[in-house]
Amino acid sequence: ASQKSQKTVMVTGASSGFGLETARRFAEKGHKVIVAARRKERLEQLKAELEQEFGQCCVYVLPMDVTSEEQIDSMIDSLPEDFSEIDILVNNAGLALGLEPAHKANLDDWHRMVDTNIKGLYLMTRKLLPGMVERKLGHIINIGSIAGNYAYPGGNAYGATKAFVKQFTRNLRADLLGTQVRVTNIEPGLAETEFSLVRFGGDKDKADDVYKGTEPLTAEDIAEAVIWAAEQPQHVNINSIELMPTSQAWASLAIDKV
Ligand code: NDP
Ligand code: 8X3
Repeated sequence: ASQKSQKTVMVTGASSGFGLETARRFAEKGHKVIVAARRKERLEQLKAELEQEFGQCCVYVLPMDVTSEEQIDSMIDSLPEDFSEIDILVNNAGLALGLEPAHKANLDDWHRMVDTNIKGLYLMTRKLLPGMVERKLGHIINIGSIAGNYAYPGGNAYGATKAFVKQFTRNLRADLLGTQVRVTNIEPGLAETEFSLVRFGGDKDKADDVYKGTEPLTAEDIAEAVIWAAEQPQHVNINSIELMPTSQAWASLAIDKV
């Protein structure tokens, strides 16, 4: 089974950014792709585009909020037989909200980041893992972040959700030893998508400023890393890939001087 060439891939957060480009790349390679997100119209549009470009049959639209256990259960249980045996889950749906220091941050923003980036990711994983283990074939590809590796001012709860993703990935590897199911964490740095627009509540000028004067990563760059990890031979597990734009690096530690 590990040699089958057409895989069924589920990508969460496929209505924008990394998820959309990842879905495109898997469809381009002839795989069956389930595109999931809340904005159904965008997914329908993506399906039409991809099927026109790469042929009919291969894209299935799954409108879904990953924070809802009920929706995950009912939508995944309702998948047509053709799409029901998922080989690759790309846990990409996620968001950052705000860049305020912890003592000023909006608590609702923290709740939403935890519900989406942590809970959404483990609910999806827990739902799809048993089938993967049973079929002895599967790959969970999580989208973490450099924010889970390094602290920065205003990163507070967002970075902590991505640190969860990192350790959850490693712990899954530990649990799945002997099952043939692979797990990978992709840890991108600065990348231009709708990420900052969402982070700053739709303020386009503020979002554009984040990328102005620099050359950030693109959604295509991240999709490429996902595909590369997925295409390794079955005996190779890519534990993590951390990638940054050449124009990003670390700064020195901060010191408060009076
Ligand atoms: P975008 O805002 O462009 O895309 C985010 C996607 O997540 C959208 O498709 C959105 O779809 C989906 N999403 C958000 N909430 C939910 C939900 N509750 N249920 C289902 N889908 C949801 O941002 P990116 O492509 O940049 O972000 C993708 C991932 O990459 C995130 O996990 C992010 O944290 C991470 N990341 C981003 C970096 C960057 O600099 N851009 C760097 C490192 C990591 P919809 O609104 O239709 O539901
Ligand atoms: C997104 C990257 O540095 O804006 O995860 O947190 S950063």
